[in-house]
Amino acid sequence: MNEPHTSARTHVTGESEFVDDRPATRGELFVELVLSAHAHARIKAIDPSKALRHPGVAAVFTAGDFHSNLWGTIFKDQPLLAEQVTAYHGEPVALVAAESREAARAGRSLVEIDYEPLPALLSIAAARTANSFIAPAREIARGDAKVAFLAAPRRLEGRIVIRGADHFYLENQASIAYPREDGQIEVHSSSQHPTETQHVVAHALGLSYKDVVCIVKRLGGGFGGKESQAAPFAAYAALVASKLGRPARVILSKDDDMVITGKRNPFENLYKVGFDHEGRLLSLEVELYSDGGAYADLSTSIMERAMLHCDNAYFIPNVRIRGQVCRTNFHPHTAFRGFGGPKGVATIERIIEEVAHAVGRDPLEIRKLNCYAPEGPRAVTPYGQTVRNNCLPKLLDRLARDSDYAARRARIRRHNEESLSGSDSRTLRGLSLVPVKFGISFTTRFLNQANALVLVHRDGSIQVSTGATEMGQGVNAKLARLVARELGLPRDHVRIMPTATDKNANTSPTAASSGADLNGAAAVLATRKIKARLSELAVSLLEIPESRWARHTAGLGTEPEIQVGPVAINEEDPNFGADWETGVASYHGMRFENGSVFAANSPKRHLSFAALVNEAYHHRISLSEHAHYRIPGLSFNKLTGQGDAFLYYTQGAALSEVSVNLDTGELKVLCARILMDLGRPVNSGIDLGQVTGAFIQGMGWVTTEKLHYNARGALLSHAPSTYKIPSIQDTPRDFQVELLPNNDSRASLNGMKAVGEPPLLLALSVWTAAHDALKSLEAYRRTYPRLELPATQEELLRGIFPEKFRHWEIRPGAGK
Ligand code: MTE
Ligand code: QUE
Ligand code: MOS
Repeated sequence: MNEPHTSARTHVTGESEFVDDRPATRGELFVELVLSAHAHARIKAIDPSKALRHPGVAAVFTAGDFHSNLWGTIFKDQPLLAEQVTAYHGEPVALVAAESREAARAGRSLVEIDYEPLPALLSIAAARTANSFIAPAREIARGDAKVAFLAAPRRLEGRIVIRGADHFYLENQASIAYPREDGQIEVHSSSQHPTETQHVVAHALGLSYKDVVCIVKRLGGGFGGKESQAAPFAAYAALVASKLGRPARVILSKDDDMVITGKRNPFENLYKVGFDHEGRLLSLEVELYSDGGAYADLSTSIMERAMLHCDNAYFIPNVRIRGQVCRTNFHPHTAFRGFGGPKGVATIERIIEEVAHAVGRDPLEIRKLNCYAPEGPRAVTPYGQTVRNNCLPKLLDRLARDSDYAARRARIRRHNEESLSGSDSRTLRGLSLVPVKFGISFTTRFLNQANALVLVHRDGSIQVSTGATEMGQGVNAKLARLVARELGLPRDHVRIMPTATDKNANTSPTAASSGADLNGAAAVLATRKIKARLSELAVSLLEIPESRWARHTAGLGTEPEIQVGPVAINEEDPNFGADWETGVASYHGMRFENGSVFAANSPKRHLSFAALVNEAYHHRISLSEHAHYRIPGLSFNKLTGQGDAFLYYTQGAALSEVSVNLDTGELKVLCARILMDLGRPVNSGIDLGQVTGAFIQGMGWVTTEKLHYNARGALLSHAPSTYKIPSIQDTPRDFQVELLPNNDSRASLNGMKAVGEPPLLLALSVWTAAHDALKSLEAYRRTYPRLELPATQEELLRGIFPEKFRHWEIRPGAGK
């Protein structure tokens, strides 16, 4: 199935409505934020009087105006507006509401704040020295890594520096709140987590949840950045709406958004690895330190996922992984596509590369040597989960073969020898093939649930509402197809409705790549409950002449009403008893195909779906259903660090070939080849788009996207002019994505696999390929070129000329 995105047409015509496209309503106010000018300071006084005198300014609000000023997804440690102390540069301190955006902007520059600066923690190192941590350290261990390290024939120790990245969604944080009668609030938000947004607004205003409705039509990109962090902006809009009784609009500029909101967590990890002379891993000790920023946000869960991905595709017998989140004075860092996964995988992939360099073998051989086995003890992760439906060895072999790895390797060696022997070529080439295994499920068990509401209308068209938010990833296309397929209808008979907390309550964020899995399962369950009733009715209808159908006789009272019984659906079966090949369920021997309903054993007699639905109504049979779905079998225990953390793994591999300019450090990705196992896709076109987009987004993280802060902790790179995301020019000229056929995936609905985040990690092959290029240099005959992540042009130049740049340090916090 390869259908267009549900918004394909309206995105192109410009009809698609985002939050800021909502027409202004009468009396609506614009809200701008007053931001902290210090990374850490006592707020001695806030004087709004000048701002209030500015024409058009309606009000200025501060922390004390909230019923409750504290919020936070996991720990409630973050103020909506800084109160007494500000903990990061750019933290919102006050709100200015005005008749126009211009007046609000003028007003915010007139709010006077008196600060008393305090010492700030502006690096992971500083936080560690000061013992400034968010939550205690966590550990996952198997065997005895210390003893195995000391006993290993070969040993290696190192440190890896991984920096943050901005989400750079095209639609910035956006919320509009409307005051409704009797104290209710309706808030439209660009949020991945409407339920949390509803709750944060309710707490902020002292309302009960029933009096707050959060509605999310779509997001112009989220990427994790609107999972927790959309909520405060909704609370700002709601505060103004509730205090002034007027609608209020909060739409951030890109600069404000980048300064205020948190990024991908930076990490600085220490590792010790023991291995044998062939390069087989024997022990791994890793200490992960992340920069959580000023508040907890999701950083502890991100750290947990990083710890759970330090193995990536490799079996390591003795492991000790320790993780600790540092509290600094930066914006609170948050979810970003891959969550902690990319940071764990970057660490082990750096280690694999170093081990290969140390034993003088091709890294691909080391990857194959250490790859998880199809079964047995070498298929078990450090947290005790067995890797089932393991495609990793196949992915490595196939991709190496299909991309001519060996021939490329030989060609690159010749090219680099020529470049270094004084030929005209001033580039080095590098090659890397990296596998990725990404665990699918929230590692916090209670989040692995979803609910859906399916309404069948009397013309046979259908509305579906779930907790999933559409952020461009195509979850609506998948949900619509799943429901349409079940009922044998064209997809355009199904409309996926805006996500709203008055239709689906207690929802999880659309995150962890599980939006389509979780909400798809709930929507299909609800659909099947209706389908089972319709099937039973159809059996009866096909036996009586149409003249006696209720549509003709209803109201006359001449015909008895047909009643249908309840259905039992086995919810523990990942496919709820449906056929794996067709993906659909069948009840009472009835089939739903091409808009018709018929008995499988007598397809000639059939009735239309619309007629069946209309009959069902006249027989007073319910045409709507609500269903709840929960992922079975998750047993991960956070305290012991053991158990099944994931329902299954999405797996893939990427080959990248890069060229590095020896004079400028400029990097080009010449070729990228991706092979992914996505099980049995619902929409392979959407999935290919996700793989391509995620890979390019990941390329930005590992190459060009660098956040620069000054020594006072202020973000300097807060616009596209200073923050370089990949453009079409940066995408590989030779770029091929292929899906590995896999009909053996049996873990989730119809064998589909989550796609959203995993392919971002494949871009690490670009980062390792850049190292591979530098390995040809004389300087790295013995040592390994330990580049930071991202390997920016400057970082590559430093790698090319280690001597020249030895005393020249570029790091956040250095310089003015
Ligand atoms: N794709 C687009 N176009 N825009 C996005 O914001 N977010 C990613 C991914 N793909 C994102 C995207 C992230 S971080 C996640 S977790 C998943 O989509 C969420 O959607 P899903 O669970 O429906 O795959
Ligand atoms: C992956 C994720 C999330 C996660 C765990 C993952 C995520 C998320 C949470 C989370 C954890 C604790 C909470 C909460 C949310 O965990 O997105 O509300 O109390 O929000 O492995 O993507
Ligand atoms: Mo995605 S980082 O789980 O929103």
